[in-house]
Amino acid sequence: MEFRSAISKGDGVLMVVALVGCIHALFLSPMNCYGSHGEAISTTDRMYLESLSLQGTLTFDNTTASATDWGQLRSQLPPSGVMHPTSVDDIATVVAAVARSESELTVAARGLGSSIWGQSQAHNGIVIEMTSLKGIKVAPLGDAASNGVPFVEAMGGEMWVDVLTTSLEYGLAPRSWTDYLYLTVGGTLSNAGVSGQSFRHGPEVSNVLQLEVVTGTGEVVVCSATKSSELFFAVLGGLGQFGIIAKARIVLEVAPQRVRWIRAIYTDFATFKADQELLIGAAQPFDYVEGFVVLNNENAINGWGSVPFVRSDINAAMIPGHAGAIMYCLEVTKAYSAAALPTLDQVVESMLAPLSFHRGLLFEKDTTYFKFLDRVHEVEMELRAHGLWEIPHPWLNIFVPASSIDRFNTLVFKPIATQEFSGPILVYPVNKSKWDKRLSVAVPEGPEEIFYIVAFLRNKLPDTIGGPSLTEMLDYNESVLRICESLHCKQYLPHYEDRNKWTHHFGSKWDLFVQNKQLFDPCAILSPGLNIFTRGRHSLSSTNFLSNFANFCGGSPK
Ligand SMILES: Cc1cc2nc3c(=O)[nH]c(=O)nc-3n(C[C@H](O)[C@H](O)[C@H](O)COP(=O)(O)OP(=O)(O)OC[C@H]3O[C@@H](n4cnc5c(N)ncnc54)[C@H](O)[C@@H]3O)c2cc1C
Ligand SMILES: *[C@@H]1O[C@H](CO)[C@@H](O)[C@H](O)[C@H]1NC(C)=O
Ligand SMILES: *[C@@H]1O[C@H](CO)[C@@H](O)[C@H](O)[C@H]1NC(C)=O
Ligand SMILES: *[C@H]1O[C@H](CO)[C@@H](O)[C@H](O)[C@H]1NC(C)=O
Repeated sequence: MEFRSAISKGDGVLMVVALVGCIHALFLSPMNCYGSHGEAISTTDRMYLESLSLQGTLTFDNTTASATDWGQLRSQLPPSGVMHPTSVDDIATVVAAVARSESELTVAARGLGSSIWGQSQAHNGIVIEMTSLKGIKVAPLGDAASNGVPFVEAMGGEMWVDVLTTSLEYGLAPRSWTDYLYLTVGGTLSNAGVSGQSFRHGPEVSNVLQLEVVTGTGEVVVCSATKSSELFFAVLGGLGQFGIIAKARIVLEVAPQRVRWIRAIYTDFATFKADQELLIGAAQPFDYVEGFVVLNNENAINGWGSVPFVRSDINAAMIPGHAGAIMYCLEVTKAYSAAALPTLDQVVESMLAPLSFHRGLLFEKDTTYFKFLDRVHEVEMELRAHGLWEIPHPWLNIFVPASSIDRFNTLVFKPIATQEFSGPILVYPVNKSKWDKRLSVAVPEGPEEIFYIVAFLRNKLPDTIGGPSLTEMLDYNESVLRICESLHCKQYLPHYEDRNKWTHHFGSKWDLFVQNKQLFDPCAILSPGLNIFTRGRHSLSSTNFLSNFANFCGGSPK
């Protein structure tokens, strides 16, 4: 029980993100089951790769460290080799060499391996550790390069927290975020990057001015919405399938100094939903809008005890008698400057006035903009101290169309009341018009403007603490996905064992996705962990699109 109190002291929505044990050490660990390096690389390939002239390092010995990820769910063979690049040329050289090799070699860019199901791994391939390539440069307004829009240019392996720190030195900051900042620029831009700012600014992928990409043939291309735009939109949300993001230019705004951070509890879903949708509406009074499911239980990890910023600010007598087993918490922020402080209470009060949360259950806190954005890291430190950070994370993220969210509440959220649910469950709406249709990322189809981001951030607790087994959790996520099928949801950070499901996942975007693969990674060497395409001449032969590239893909090493 001790860990619960440690965890519930955390401030972040993700305060309970990690609660699990050493199951992996028993049977999921890749390290004990296989050799410490991939088996597949031939002597010819190895000699060929070793002969490349690189500034960084390429190693074939003990590559296990690059085979890990946040999920800890997949027993993954270590890659054949690992590169730590120190230049974009290093990346281009290795990618071109792999594309030309005659074997089955593949390449995966790896950020911090924050994926759940081995998406950044490459058994029988080379993992490129993107974090070894550093560089963050700010072009403030007035800088010749900025052309009226201030931006930051960061290498793909830089972490968002460092992008923020550097931008703040100029009084600037990116506008759109993820809840956690120890993720890489290239890793999140390959997915989408969503958080409570997405309703207004779109996901992170909607805030990129320009990319420098190494394509699957090893070509280095600078692209934007107006220059090589096919590649630009393919790569954003492209699951690493079309190129490696070497550099990204990200829009900046004047950084807020401080935020008022507010949580308010609702007992009724319809009211909660109506208020969330009101808040992402035209007037846009708050800067950040999220929400999460709260169990009507004091001590559960997602119980109401976890809602206030100071634990003692809530007690059982405050919970309305009519509340059911499930409640909902709205989370919003309002940015302000020191000069606005005298009128802040009044302003926030009038902004909250139209909302219908339970009046006695409102909690507020003032903090700096940096500390707010970095909130999950504080939780991370506590969980690490309890050995509850590096544990299996059978997470599931879904986009649910607004027209289905009531049924989702009935079919999925309400039954949660009966379960020990070891992690936060986020639910908040975003506007689809902020997601350019040309982006690779799959969002719910149809004309509906609003969809909900739903995240089940469950953790497999150590057996000594208890809770459901990993198998039960994975069965649970399967059952949610089955319900989702009839509700026309899309999986975010997607994973499918059955390759045929990718066609359905991308829906109307699938044909373009395949066409872009042919154009930008014709040998299908990039990010094999997604299990969408198979390397080689034959994998895509049904669409016959490798014919033009056969020489390139199968060509002998020079
Ligand atoms: C604690 C935590 C909180 C999170 N919160 C959020 C959140 O609020 N919102 C959200 O949207 N996501 C969130 N995520 C998910 C996160 O966005 C993904 O895990 C994403 O993959 C970024 O992780 P990474 O940088 O470690 O990339 P990795 O997991 O290493 O890589 C992800 C994929 O991108 C590819 N890739 C990596 N780098 C590049 C590159 N430079 N160019 C091309 N492809 C590349 C990889 O091959 C792989 O397929 C969270 C994850 C964690 C662990
Ligand atoms: C291989 O690397 C891992 C992680 O860096 C390390 O823990 C392990 O001891 C190494 N194994 C060998 C055989 O060197
Ligand atoms: C989001 O969509 C709603 C419904 O169409 C609309 O009223 C609102 O103005 C949109 N908000 C933003 C930020 O575009
Ligand atoms: C859920 O778990 C099942 C295994 O039961 C797995 O096949 C599926 O891909 C998982 N989905 C996600 C999104 O984790």
